Amino acid sequence: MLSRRGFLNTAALAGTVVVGGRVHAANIPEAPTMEKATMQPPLHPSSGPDYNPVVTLNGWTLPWRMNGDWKEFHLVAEPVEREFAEGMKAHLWGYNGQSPGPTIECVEGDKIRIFVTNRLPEPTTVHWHGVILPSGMDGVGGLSQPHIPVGKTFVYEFEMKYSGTFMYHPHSDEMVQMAMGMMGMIVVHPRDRSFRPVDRDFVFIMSTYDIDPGTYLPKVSEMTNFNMWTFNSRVFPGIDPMIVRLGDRVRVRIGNLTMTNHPIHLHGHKFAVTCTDGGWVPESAQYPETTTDVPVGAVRVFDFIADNPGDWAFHCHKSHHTMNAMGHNVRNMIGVSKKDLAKAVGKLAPDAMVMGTTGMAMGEMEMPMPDNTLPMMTGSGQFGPIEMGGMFTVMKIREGLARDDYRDPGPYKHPQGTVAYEVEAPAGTAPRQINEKAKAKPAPAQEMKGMNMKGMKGMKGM
Ligand SMILES: [Cu+2]
Repeated sequence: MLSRRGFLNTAALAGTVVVGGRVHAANIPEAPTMEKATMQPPLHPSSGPDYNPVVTLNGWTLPWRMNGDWKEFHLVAEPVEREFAEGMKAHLWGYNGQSPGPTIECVEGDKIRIFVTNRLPEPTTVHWHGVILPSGMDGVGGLSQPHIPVGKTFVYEFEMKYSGTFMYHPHSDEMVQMAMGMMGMIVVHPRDRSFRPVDRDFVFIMSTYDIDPGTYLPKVSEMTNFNMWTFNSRVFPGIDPMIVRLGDRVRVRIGNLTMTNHPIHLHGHKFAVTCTDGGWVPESAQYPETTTDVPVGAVRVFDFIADNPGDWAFHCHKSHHTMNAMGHNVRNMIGVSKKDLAKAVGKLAPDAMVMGTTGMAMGEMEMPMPDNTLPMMTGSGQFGPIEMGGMFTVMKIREGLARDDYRDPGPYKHPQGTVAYEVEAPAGTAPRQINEKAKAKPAPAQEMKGMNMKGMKGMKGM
């Protein structure tokens, strides 16, 4: 669980008197650190104004202390090891032992003081994305402050003027530091507790990495071709399920610091976007949806009533984002006859992965893989393999859970007669294949790069 790092090495801090000498090393609060990648229980406030805390998916909230009327936090930027799912660890940069960093929670009107200690091998800063604050607290290295040198501590002081959902990340060697996993979420609760209250409040950030199978370090200069699509630096089946009590009002807050948009979809319910990183959306501007696109560098928050019990998929709707590291040059062999396939396979490198002639589902099939690599499609449910990865998890809605009970209740027990079932149909109907006529004028090539639709002409029902 939470361990105390203890007071920082005072030698390292000698002379690190910051902000005009107002804060001295001896006054810097401890920096708690987290060793686990599993979701920690909500951190209820023990001082200051009361609020209903969030839970961070596969994460935690940074403990704080009151110092007079200031709320003080301590972030330590440092190299970390993060487990993406059982069987794969990544060497990242993050904060206080994990990537992403802990969620920072406070209340509208709070005066906050955030100490940032740099234990990276290069300078850094922290930018408070979406927070309305004085220019010199905005954390853009070179523009609004000097970069924080290696081994030094800076302090940011400002008032949280508005409630809402924001993010934090470096603005210093940004491409490298964000590609290495440096980011976190900020939740500012409304001072008025009756403003849009919810029963369960989830938060997470989306990040992407390009990590070659069998390796540990993300490639930091990648622009488009990522292979690990994560919720809070976790991939399915390593992402915790979201546990909800039937009838609860639920909020999900999602930040996106990847380099593409993610249409996030929840099954079995409709919801409304109630907040962005720009603030609360007026009720008159809300409308029902089942998918909301979270743009790059943005936050989307949606609220809904969990009135439909069950195990509901919750995922990014870009299908390549619900997979783990994969080869993007895999050929599409759907509909190719076994004879042709044998020829085609002969031309391929012996270790190349070939898509199956009936699809790509691998189910329980064993594929040899390098160490520290996850299967591309994995996970299992009560009815068999789920065949997902990446940005996928399950929202489990159950009757009668206790207030802070986020334990996995196991698979949903479907009421009798509510599960899709097999019917008796005429026997011997083989899967539909290319008809004889179509075979006579073959498709241009069996090498269909990137699902080239030309190659599929003549395949009825595709
Ligand atoms: Cu996505």
